[in-house]
Amino acid sequence: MKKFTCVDDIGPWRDAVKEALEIKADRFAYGQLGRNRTLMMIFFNSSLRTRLSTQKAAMNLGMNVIVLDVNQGAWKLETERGVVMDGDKAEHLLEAIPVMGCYCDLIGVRSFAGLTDRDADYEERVIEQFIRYSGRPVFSMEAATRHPLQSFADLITIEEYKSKPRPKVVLTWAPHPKALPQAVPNSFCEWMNVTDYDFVITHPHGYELAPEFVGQAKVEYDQRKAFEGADFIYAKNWSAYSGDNYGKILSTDRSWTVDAEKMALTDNAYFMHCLPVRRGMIVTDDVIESPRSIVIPEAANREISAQTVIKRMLESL
Ligand code: AN0
Ligand code: CP
Repeated sequence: MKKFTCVDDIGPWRDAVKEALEIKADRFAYGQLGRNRTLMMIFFNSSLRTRLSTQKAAMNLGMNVIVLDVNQGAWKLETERGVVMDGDKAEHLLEAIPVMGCYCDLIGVRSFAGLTDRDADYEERVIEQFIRYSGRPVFSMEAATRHPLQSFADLITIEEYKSKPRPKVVLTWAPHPKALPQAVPNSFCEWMNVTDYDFVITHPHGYELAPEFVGQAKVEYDQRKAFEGADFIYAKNWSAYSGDNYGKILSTDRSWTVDAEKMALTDNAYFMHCLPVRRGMIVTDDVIESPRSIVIPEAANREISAQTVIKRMLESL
């Protein structure tokens, strides 16, 4: 595997989940594979889970790990070509990327959407430049439009917890005080759409996701109707995608918060969220603390999805 940015890069999803569950059963079985190999993790944005789980996954494979927080201690990076660099940015990404590539064997990148220029975000300019200019295999640790390590962990989690072959999985928008990217819901849709699950998306009018991510999924604007008979509720906030509203907050309507009364409409569904989550906005305390909340095992599977991807990349070096 030379890159991992979207669902297509993982190949047949059942094989990927099988491999992930084998790794989970014996996570130190390939402890020599990454010997004398170095992973560089580059963060343009904050992280708790991705940072820790990806580093742990690489260590399970015997790798050395270098972590760079671009905004803390590195030179400020210019990302656009053709600008006169007379401002506060001391270095261009076009030098920084190949230099970083010199010091490692694999690169993980986190670079969120800016949420101002939709075309720039959806062209994935930052991670695409890493793929082009680093000379190394590159994986996404959440880019502008997708968060594939999260979605892969979500898929593994659903496969572990499902009690019917084709569970009903519902992605629900929920309110949040800050504008968030569409990366997590886009990616979740993309991964759910390759399965044979009954997949439903629910959100207020105006929060339609990009058609290429929605695909054949059912969109139901009535959240309660969407929840009926669900086996998994996957909550997430995102900002608007459509037209002039790109990156904007159109609603903070707390009638969309996932609470116990709404969960009662489901078929005793499990509650999922990628975390970090704002209690009282996205979900109530009682739902996230309930025995049907699987947010912690879901986060634990981030180590497994990362290890599966890094293992495949090491195998193809
Ligand atoms: C980020 C997002 O919504 O994309 C990261 C989630 C994994 N969330 C926040 O910034 C709160
Ligand atoms: N879910 C997730 O990616 O969390 P972090 O932003 O903390 O890495």
